[in-house]
Amino acid sequence: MRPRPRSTSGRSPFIVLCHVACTCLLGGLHACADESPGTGDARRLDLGDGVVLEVVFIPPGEFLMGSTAKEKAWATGTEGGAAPGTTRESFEGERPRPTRVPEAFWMGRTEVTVGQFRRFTEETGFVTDAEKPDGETQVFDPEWDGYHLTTTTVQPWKSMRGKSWRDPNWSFPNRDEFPVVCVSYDDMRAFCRWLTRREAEAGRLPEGLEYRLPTEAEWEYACRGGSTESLAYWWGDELEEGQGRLNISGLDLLPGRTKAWPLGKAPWNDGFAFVSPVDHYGERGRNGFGLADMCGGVWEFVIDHFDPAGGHEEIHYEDPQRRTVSRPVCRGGNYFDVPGNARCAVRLGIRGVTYSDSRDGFRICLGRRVPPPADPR
Ligand SMILES: [Ca+2]
Repeated sequence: MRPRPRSTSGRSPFIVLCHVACTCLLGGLHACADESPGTGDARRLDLGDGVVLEVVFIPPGEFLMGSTAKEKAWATGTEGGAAPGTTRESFEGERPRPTRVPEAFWMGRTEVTVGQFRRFTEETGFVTDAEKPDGETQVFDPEWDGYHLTTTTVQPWKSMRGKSWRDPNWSFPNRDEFPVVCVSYDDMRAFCRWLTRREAEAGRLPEGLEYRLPTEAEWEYACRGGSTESLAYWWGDELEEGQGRLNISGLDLLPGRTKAWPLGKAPWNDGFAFVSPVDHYGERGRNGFGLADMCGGVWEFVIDHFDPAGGHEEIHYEDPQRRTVSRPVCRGGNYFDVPGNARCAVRLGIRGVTYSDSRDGFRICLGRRVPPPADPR
């Protein structure tokens, strides 16, 4: 056995150790005889300025992707509350499919926070799509006074200029511990490139790996927390068990309002009108892999192109030759969704790679490097 290299920083050498000591790629992270990570292991990345980002080890494994007809019927029933007759549930595929995640990876314990995203912009001067001169982002409209379901449906979300991750129009100040929102797929990938470069320069990046958005299979596998059953939520099928775990459309009053929103469908109040701080629910809010807020909170983008027929084991591209994505996928539901729309299997196609919304955020993973898009010429 080769001697164990020492970390030059004097801090935890977890990645330096494995990538030098092992010849394999991510497999090396769990192949090191005396340092092999296991389920529940976590490491903290130093983003500078006292900001850290915690990643959790996810072993390889199998799960059932998608949902049963029974689960879809519950989702659109009285308790699930999702609108029946839409195509949304069909995106989950006809039935659960056995799906493999062949390699271990590390995943963010929580969604990326406002504070973590701020570190990225401070260090790089990055300007998000919403902040560009003609940029807009979809945010809650404070003028909204209800759906008026008997007449024309009026949505509470509106595209606005001058709003961004810095000010998502909450009606109260944004907080560093909230999940970052109003960032686009392209913005998220820029964050991941920055983190990869930063870690590589510090000698902490294993060869062949990068920080990136998870694949759709990695995300759903991670969301299910190691369960091999087809369940609505990572803890099971019981909505009531979501109390203290799930930030969705509760009975909370919106800022400045005296009535709950008409689609308030969770039978509890978590005290937050929109987002809650990440990992707010602590141990009870973490799944079998130790991941927090996988269901609810904010939608989480994955790297794949949206296939309305269902998710894939491998990364799905719009054009496999050029590895292009024009319609990203988001997963897990958001703080405004009804219970039926915040299940493990729920998936939506996003209208573009520069689109952003105050219900959408992301979570990073450390996994095998995905080659950049092919030259379009
Ligand atoms: Ca989430």
